Amino acid sequence: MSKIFQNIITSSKSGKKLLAVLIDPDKMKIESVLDFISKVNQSIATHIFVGGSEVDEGVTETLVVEIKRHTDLPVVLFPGDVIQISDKADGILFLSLISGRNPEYLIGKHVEAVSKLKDASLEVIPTGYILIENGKETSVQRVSQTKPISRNDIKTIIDTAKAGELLGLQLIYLEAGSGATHPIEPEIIKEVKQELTIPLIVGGGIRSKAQLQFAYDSGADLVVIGTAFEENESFFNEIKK
Ligand code: 1GP
Repeated sequence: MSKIFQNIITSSKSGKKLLAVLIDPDKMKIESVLDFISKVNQSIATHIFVGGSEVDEGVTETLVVEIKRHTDLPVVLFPGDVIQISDKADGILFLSLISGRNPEYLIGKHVEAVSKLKDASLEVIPTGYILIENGKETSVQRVSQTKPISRNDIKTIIDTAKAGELLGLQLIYLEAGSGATHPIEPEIIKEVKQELTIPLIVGGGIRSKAQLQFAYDSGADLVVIGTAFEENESFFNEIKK
């Protein structure tokens, strides 16, 4: 079954833009889920991503179960580590941090994950994850011990994305980092999108409807927003259905 991926492909081809609300299990209290998810349900969000850089064992699964009680949107794991894998979700972005050169995040964690994934009914979506510097150190950078690609080095960003596609990855995710000062520049999104035949995800530092629209207009098929909702839930009012 590849329902989630097929839906992203179909949307990408028809120009329907997608939005994932990212929930960090480390920051979301179980008792707040109902209220938060009802706002997600009334918004234009099409997906819920769940994941964080540092999350204790079991926390993600408890959160996913609670989220799924209140929504029909697909819940997709965006895990910072193997312990965040839970077969209670619908799918998982199987991330390879291709901007970095740390073998653990290119293949090591993936090997560790297999025993959890092979008996699970999770849809596994191979995703090339590209971290781009935005002026401050991100938690991905700190945890993975990798360097992001300079935002001025557009050629390396494009070539990295294309290499991911040529390796058979199904999605490319351009990441400025959670709470980034600047989202990924429209120029970068545009140039990467032109090179790819697979769908493009963009996230990090998007805090307004205008920035969301810029990302879509530049070629993002799916945008991920987390911090803006964590900091100010009234942002949901700007993106109501
Ligand atoms: C982080 O791309 C996501 O991994 C979303 O970033 O929290 O800045 O929205 P924000």
